[in-house]
Amino acid sequence: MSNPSVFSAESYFATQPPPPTLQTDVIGVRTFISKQAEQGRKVVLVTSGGTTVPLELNVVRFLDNFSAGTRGATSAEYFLKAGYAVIFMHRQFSLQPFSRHYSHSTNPFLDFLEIDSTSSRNATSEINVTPSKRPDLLQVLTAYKAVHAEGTLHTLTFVTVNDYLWLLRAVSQEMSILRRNAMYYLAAAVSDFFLPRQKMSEHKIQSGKGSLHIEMDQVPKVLKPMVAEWTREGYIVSFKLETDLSLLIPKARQALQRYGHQVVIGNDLHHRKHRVVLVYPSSLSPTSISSPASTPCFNHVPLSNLPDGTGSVEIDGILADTSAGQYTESWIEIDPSLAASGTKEIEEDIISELLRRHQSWVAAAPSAQ
Ligand code: 9Z3
Repeated sequence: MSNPSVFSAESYFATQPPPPTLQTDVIGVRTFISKQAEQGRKVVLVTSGGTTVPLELNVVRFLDNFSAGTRGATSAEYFLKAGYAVIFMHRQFSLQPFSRHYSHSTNPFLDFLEIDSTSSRNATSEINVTPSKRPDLLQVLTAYKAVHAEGTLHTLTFVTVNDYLWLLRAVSQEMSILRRNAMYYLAAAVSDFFLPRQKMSEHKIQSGKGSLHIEMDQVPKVLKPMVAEWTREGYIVSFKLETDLSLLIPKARQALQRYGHQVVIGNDLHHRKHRVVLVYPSSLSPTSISSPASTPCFNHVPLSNLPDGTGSVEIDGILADTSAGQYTESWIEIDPSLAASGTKEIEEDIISELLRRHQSWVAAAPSAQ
């Protein structure tokens, strides 16, 4: 490495150790994919939750990325509902499909169980579900049991950004046999910085020396090899998270320009549950694909009070040509109060739109899949 702070994907994987469970994980994924391929199902990899960057080998402290895993867990349910098989690769202990509805912090399941003291059979009391909670629970439980019976959900966990990168590469390579029938939905919040193993302190960093100075290296931009080498024609959806709204569209366009994948979904931190923007290369614009039977809450023009990011823009010191004509933006917006109450989930509309576009991607394959 000439410049130790700039890792290419190649130099990263040559110098950073794989997680100990990688081989076992790959065998599980391979079995799952071949079963789904036999049954003719499309498969989506959903990544979800935030990665950590440990500061010590015997880890006491780490840097974390914000994400509860709501976007990933919710989206996975809508993909399953649409008949996709899902590889759900998530941060350990972050939200998961189905059980997310009964998260211990927002809706603890103990709160809707009741002890039936009238029943004293076998000297033990019976447990009942609070009647008002039954319809919702029954719906979630039915979908959960059906998915388990069909074997269409495969779960993998990561904690560190290193676990994430190794798993992402391995799973993408395994899925590449599905070619266009594979979708990659990268909703995990991935650290841009990491501490290479070679620079990590073995033991807990001591506090005696006053302030702490840590220089982190940049995580390699793996979308590039993912598109060019790992996935063979897969449909790749990445997410762009910003807190400065004016950067959302330019940064999404820049990512498409740099990596050549199919969609960037831009979301800003505070409005992510009710507003997102899907940015595509114009060659994959809605006019070139068939219309849906029913259109979700979906706008083909930017909302008037939002920046459109037209033209060239300097990002990270690089002048990116993000001319409007090369890209198409589609805003999806739902009523904030419905999103806040959980009555409507924006992921339903995001997935519906992506399914339509993935279908067109499959149909446009140069040869039969
Ligand atoms: C996202 O933007 C996700 O939508 C959120 C979901 C993390 C905001 P929650 O889990 O939040 O529902 O609480 N994910 C991608 C974030 C990210 O790290 N993007 C990188 C970037 O913005 C590109 S891979 O540069």
